[in-house]
Amino acid sequence: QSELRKQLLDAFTNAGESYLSGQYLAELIGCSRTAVWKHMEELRKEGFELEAVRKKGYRIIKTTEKVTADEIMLGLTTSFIGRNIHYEESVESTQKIAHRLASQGVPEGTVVIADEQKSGKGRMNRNWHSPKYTGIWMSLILKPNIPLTKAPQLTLLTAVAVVQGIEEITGLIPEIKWPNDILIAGKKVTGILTELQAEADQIHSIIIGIGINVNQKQEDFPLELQEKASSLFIETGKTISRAELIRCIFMHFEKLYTLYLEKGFMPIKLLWEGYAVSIGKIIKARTLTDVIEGEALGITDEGVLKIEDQSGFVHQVYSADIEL
Ligand code: BT5
Repeated sequence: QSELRKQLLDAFTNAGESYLSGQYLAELIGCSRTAVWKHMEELRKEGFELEAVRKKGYRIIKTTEKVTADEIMLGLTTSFIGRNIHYEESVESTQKIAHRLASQGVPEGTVVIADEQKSGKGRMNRNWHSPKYTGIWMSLILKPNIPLTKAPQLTLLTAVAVVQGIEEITGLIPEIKWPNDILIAGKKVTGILTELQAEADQIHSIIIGIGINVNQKQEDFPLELQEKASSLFIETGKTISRAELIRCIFMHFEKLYTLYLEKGFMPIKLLWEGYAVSIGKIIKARTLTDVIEGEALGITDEGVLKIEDQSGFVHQVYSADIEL
């Protein structure tokens, strides 16, 4: 996506319902009116519906159903999250591409988005079902200057941003199941996968994969997921604009992340606890080596889960699958 195209979409974002003349746009972004016209034609070909009125100029009246970079950029007001978007219609996994881009040194806040994943990844090599055009499958690249041990905090921060985005767009109030599941009515609508590129204790990049079930119908899920997965469409009965939800999540994420870098995890922790479903309950945590059963006391200031077993011993759990 060219800088010129971004500036053009920003101009339409700021204009709202107003028309922008070719002359105005050409001056604003420093190109010829012909170049403006060419970009408008490309947007039309991409599926945007434009209105061109003599003496008034252009207006974008309808957007596409895809989650292309242009589609997301129109209406985006963040300053760095999602300002650089790498879109592909179909990929194996957005995580894979994000890893490659991260090692090439793309700017912080770069996002890889696809309309379909052929082999979406969950944690521990599990599979993430990512059918075409129905969900949000994206990977966000961050470069925070924090020690390795604090990386899990960003999973929790991401969960809060996604919950706030879903809440704002749909009115639903999701719950967070530590560490990485977002549930509505007890069913999973979002999974988060945090991966690192690090050397010794130095984080090079954090790649946060976010998978959100948006417009799937019940029968779109494979049999083994029917009982435990849901989508925003199933829960609201309405088709949700994926691009709008993505923009909303970017905005919440940027606010939370900026707060986090300034003030640390404490304010994020408080928000997270407000949405957490497992705290105070008896749970079973399966780690790679162990099964721990007891009361979930809460999370530490680092984002680690505390579970008190029957003998009164408090376990600190860094990563696990939780059964409620
Ligand atoms: C997760 O793993 O929940 C992390 C999922 C992250 C997916 C995103 S999409 C963009 C980015 N690119 C990728 O390749 N991945 C990330 P985990 O906690 O391990 O949960 C995986 C389990 O959830 C599976 O074993 C299934 O039981 C279930 N599952 C698979 N697909 C699902 C779906 N679409 N909705 C709900 N549950 C699903």
